[in-house]
Amino acid sequence: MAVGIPLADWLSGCTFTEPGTGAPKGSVLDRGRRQGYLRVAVFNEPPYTKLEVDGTVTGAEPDVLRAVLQQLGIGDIRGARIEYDAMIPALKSGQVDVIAAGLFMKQSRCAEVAYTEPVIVSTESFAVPPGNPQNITTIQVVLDNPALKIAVLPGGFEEGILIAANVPQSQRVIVRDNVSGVEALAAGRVNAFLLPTLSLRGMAEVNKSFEVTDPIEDAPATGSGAAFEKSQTDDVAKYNQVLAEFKEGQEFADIMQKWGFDADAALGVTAEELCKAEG
Ligand code: 6CS
Repeated sequence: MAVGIPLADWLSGCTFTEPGTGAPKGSVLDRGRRQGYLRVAVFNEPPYTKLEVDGTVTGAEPDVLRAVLQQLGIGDIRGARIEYDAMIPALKSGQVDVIAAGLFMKQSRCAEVAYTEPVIVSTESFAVPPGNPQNITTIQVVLDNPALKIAVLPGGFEEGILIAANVPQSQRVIVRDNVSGVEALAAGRVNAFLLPTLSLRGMAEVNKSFEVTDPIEDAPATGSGAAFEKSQTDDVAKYNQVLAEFKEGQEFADIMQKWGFDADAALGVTAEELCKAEG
């Protein structure tokens, strides 16, 4: 039983499920209006997502999700911290109602969920030792030097970048979370940690053991928006209608500026285009 959720809500949401999944049947927006909130998967990786100590969920993606859902009659969102590689299974099993985590669009993910139009288009960088002694600036540099070991999160977009570039498993080191990545770097277990540029820059503000490279030129653009269960196409269309107007307004610009993103980067880019990313 879903602990912490009123039985009536739990039963109302899980009376029937979508074929092949454990996700509650019926409109996710109607479910959100009934229960007054939606359960959202996040990782807690500022500036994309952040879980405050009191449990409040924030960050660029959840803040946009909350604002758009409020215009659709859903008062709030409740965060659930989930690993990136477990987010889609959690959505399909009904553990969460939506993903708003900066789960970057790529072919395999777009085949499994219903993404909204993008909110964020961002970049990837390497965390490297001060002075970047191995001059790790591109994926090609990693390919050209088999001795280089790169830390990545399990099932993350960055692991997919290395796999798509044919970087051998011997050069890919899986770390559980962002702190483990920079710890592996500081301990010399890896030569670099591959993660979104703004996530690394945020960590570098308080951790001086590493530097952050400029955005990696031969890494694909990283675009993300909220992701709903695959069958929720009607609700995603309704969400996109509100989102399109919201992205033109001041509140969206303020949210993006607060978290350090370029509000214009996502304008004119479509989920269809971002879903062409390999992996
Ligand atoms: O989409 C992903 O898998 C990646 N997204 C973010 C925001 N951080 C790392 C993760 O691998």
